[in-house]
Amino acid sequence: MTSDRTLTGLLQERRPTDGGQVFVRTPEGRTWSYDQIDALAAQLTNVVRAHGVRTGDRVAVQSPNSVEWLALHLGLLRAGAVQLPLNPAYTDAEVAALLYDAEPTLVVRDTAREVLPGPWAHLTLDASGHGSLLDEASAQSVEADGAELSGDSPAALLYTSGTTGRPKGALLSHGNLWHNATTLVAAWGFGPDDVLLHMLPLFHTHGLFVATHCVLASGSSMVALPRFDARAVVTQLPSATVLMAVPTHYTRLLAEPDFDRDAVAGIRLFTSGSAPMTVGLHNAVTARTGHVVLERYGMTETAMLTSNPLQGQRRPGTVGPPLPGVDVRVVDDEDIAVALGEVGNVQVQGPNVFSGYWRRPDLRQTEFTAEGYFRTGDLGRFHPQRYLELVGRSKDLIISGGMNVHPKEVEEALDAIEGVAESAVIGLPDSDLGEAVVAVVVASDGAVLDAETVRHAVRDRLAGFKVPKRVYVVAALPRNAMGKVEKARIRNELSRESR
Ligand code: MLC
Ligand code: AMP
Repeated sequence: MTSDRTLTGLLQERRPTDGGQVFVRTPEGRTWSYDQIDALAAQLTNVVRAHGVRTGDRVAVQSPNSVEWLALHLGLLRAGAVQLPLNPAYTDAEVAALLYDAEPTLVVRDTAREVLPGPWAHLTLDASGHGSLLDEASAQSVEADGAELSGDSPAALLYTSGTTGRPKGALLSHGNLWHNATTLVAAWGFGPDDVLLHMLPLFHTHGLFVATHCVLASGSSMVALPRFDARAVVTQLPSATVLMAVPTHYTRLLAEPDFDRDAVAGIRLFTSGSAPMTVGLHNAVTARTGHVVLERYGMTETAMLTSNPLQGQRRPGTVGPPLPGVDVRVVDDEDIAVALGEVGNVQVQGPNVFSGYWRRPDLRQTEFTAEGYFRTGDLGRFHPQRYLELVGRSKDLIISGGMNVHPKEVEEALDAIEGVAESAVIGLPDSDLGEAVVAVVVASDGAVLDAETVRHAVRDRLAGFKVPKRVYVVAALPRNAMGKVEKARIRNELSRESR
């Protein structure tokens, strides 16, 4: 990795020559130019430095989407800090566990949230851009020197729960994000005239490193919605050229009668990712809008890996060929490449791939091969021209509306409820969310359980999107001769029941 491949360097280089150009507009018509956002970012760099943040220190941010959050993102990059974005849906207990692992110097949370006790400084930022962070920024200079950084400098720490239920932090470097941003801008043809309609959560790879960085690294603009709302998206579509979404967003847009050819007349590109998009959904969007959605594939640990082409054939049911510079292979359980068309484990390598999990060198041995390929946990096969089809996952993961839910984490929360002896959590097909979290629980001796009480109890422990949509109380979990719970059998039985 060459030392000049920093995200901060890239964004500086790609900044529009006219600093008065609009960077972001809200649906209410408020705008911030590149100059304005940079000035606020510099003030925020100065605030976080005043709170002791130095190059390489972690800063956790748990705040709803806002323009100020975007400025904070830039301010933290300039300070050389490692950002730890957190889903606002996380409970205090979920956040505390991550903070103790990440040991941030500063925690920025919504004004309404409690101050979590710990050795970190605490500032506030809410959805309307208010809080102590902004109060302090207004007293700061609009100039701030950038930290000395290289491509290897860490830029972000994103937690993904492991198969053990214990979260692990994927550490992404400036070089990883440099590669991702430059590759996507080129592959998807981003230019200064583009206007991205942004409605994705900023705490994920998709909203931050794909959507936001494509705008910043092409000197274009965005219309920023605070959250996804199908009506608001349809209203704003005529002023946009690109929409990035997860499949659930498209399902919900199709329920809007005005999501039609007129509404999308100015759109040049629809993308989808983070979860599988069925061929049926692809076709429904094409029938309604005349556009073939460009589906791509990525992960928190790797940023974007493959993409259907901007020019050339987009094949629904595939995630396209590997992006330039990204090495994707499909192998058997001995890590030997399988023949074209055969299903195997998807492994990846490249300048976009993270170097490892935060303070978990042990995982380097298990999650990477001896040659340095990262094991994605996805199963796939290559079609001619190296179009990749994802056929399933070897990892026990549910993707609900583009949000990852690790069954083990939900099972641990269920098992901790009084009266629950054991549980099994699975994903079942869902017309809105793609997959829905479903739990099967067994009552302890003498305990009486009902589904609603269980859902209610688990809600105090877990973010809402992880709470099972349905809970079944059963006499016993099916097990095989080895005593292992047979999730496939539960899945089959419940799928049959719901048909
Ligand atoms: C919200 N809820 C969900 C949910 N999101 N339940 C299951 N799955 C989800 N994804 C629940 C809430 O807990 C709440 O429950 C109820 O739905 C209403 O909450 P909401 O906040 O109003 O929900 P809504 O706005 O409808 O959110 C749905 C959604 C959102 C699909 C718009 O989940 C979303 O923006 N998803 C995109 C996620 C994303 O960007 N993923 C990228 C990951 S990066 P109750 O019971 O309290 O009513 C990645 C790499 C890559 O994967 O390749 O991109
Ligand atoms: P995350 O850990 O949230 O980054 O989720 C990454 C996972 O999302 C990948 O390992 C895939 O399982 C899944 N994913 C991302 N994009 C797609 C896609 N286009 N089709 C199917 N699965 C996808």
